[in-house]
Amino acid sequence: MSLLLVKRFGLLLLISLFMAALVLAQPVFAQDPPGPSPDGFNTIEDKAWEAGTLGPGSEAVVQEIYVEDNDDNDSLLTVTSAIIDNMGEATPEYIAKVEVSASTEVVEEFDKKGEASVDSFPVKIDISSFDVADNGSAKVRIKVFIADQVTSSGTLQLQTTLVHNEGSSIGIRRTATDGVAEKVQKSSDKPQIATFNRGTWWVDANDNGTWDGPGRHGYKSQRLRQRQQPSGSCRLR
Ligand SMILES: [Ca+2]
Ligand SMILES: [Ca+2]
Ligand SMILES: [Ca+2]
Repeated sequence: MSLLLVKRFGLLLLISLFMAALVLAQPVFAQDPPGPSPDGFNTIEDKAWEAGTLGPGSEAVVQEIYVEDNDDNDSLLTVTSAIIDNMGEATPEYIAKVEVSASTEVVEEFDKKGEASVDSFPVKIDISSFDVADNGSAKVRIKVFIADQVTSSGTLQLQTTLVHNEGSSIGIRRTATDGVAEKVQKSSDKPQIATFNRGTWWVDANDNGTWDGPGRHGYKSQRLRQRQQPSGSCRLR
């Protein structure tokens, strides 16, 4: 056998081995890909809740989140805490309290699960009695209570992390960011449209910051000076 033939035979052998390896490898590639991780809520979705503008002393739900379990195990899920951060620029001093409530397929009414006062963001809220059945779902609502005095406006866009267990998996975290931010309005933004003094009603007819009273030619400016007090009331100059 010539050297050329030996080389050709060797090359053919190599190609055959490579093809055989490819064929043998096929069953591995053909296997089903691994499914999604069964750990925790398999779906978490922010519902873009829109509460509009929040004035001093008001309270409102600002975020709703939908969570769902969907996997092959049959484990119960238990939410143990919520960690709430603010992506907006409203400072924590103007948020008095944050409250978490939830409804499930078992208990459809929203039920309070925990609350915390806000000293800084993020704020951690311990959650109690919040179980979601295997392959069940729940809605979670975050309500904020605005402080009575707000001296600078800002936006509130919550980012909520639900810390939960599923079977033997502990401390799983899923996060949802509020799709629609809310505005926190400062106290002096609240317009006062009229005040009663000297037996008559006064209004700021020309919007110049002073109360106008009735005169011979209709309402006249500069009769009563508006002075904002901390409570929002007015008094005579
Ligand atoms: Ca799961
Ligand atoms: Ca919102
Ligand atoms: Ca499951």
